[in-house]
Amino acid sequence: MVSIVVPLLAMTTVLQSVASNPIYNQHEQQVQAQFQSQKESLQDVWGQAWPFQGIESFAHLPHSQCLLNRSLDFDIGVIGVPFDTATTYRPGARFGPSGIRRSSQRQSSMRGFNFRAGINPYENWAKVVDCGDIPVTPMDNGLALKQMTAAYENLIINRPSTNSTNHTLTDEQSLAKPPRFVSLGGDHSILLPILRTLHKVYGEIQVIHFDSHLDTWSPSKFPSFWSSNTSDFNHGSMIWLAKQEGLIAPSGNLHVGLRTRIAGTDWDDYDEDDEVGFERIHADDILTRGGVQGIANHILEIVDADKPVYISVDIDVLDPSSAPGTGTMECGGFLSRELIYLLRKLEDLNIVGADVVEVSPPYDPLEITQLAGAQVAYELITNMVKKGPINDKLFNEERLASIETMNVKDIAELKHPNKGNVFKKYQRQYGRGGL
Ligand SMILES: [Mn+2]
Repeated sequence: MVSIVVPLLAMTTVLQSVASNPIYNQHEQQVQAQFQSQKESLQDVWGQAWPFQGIESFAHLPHSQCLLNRSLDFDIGVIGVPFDTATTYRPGARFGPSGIRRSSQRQSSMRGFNFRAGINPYENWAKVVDCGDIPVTPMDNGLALKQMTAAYENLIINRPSTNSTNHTLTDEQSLAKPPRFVSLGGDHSILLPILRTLHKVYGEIQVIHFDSHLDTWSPSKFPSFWSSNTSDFNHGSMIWLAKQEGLIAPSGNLHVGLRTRIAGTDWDDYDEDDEVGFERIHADDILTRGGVQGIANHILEIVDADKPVYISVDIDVLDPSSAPGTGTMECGGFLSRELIYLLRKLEDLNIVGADVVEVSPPYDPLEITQLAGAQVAYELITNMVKKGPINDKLFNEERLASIETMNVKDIAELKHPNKGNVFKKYQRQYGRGGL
């Protein structure tokens, strides 16, 4: 008992002596004044947080479910696509968006100046927001493709960016200057619904594809007697499918960082890749073509800087030492430093959309891969902001005005006839967590 009482008495004495200390009193008065002052807003008092605090939106950006919030306008949206059931080896990229968001927490508008680019992309002309995730099913890839296509249409088409207020078109025509998205995958198959939507807005798209793999394989290349239309859609064939759908430009496309083994005993995979219309830069080219700057120069020779470009970054373009958390690792890839350097060199291109995909946190408890993913997203956003608002010449206004997106009625027809009622019943009873 004595041993407890004595320290308590001692502590009381210490507190009394602190309270009577004039410096302490002065500090306390300052704190009180902060709360009482008319000048200080709640934002001033409580608006700052340390990187490890708060809800984990990407880079602490303002966040909203953009699919639900149609009135929200913005210039660049970060959108999660937690879909990984079109993988051919290790799944897990459905946790990519949440992992990347977590590892983006040391990014913020306050500490966001990109020293390589000379701008802070979060404190510039563009309104950048975190749009949440597309709620895509893990049960049915055919339905998932429809959901993702409908979601991107609803996100991009008929939604003006903030910059449209300066546009010469009337309000009714303010379809112009659609917002741009940096998508967080998800497996690489999400590229197909993205290109479908961008093609409607911009026409044929040049694709710069950072990947250790081709992803231009026709579905017939996969080692199974059994197939269906749904199984044709996977993370190794989506660029081949995009070509069949006429979404990709006839030239100006290239793979960067290739090093996968190819099928059979000859160059058939590469011949097929030629038909899809891609140039190939291998990971080894960094050793023989003038280093990373030589590769950057080569990319810029191939891509037409006046036409729309999409940048797709499969995180497996990095060496497994830089990105172990991915589905199909290949030895001998770039360091993250080299990938960042290459992305920085693409800032003069007309980037109409971008992604970082195949980040699979379950295989990387040290979070190295998702950290690289967050940095890639930051560099892609930086590029879009540094280049400025979308050039009007990149899209045809008549074409834009004629685009019809999937409306709510079309989407409702995708629903199972009985499912809606059952879901609503459970939702009423248990809320969203009921199912
Ligand atoms: Mn890929």
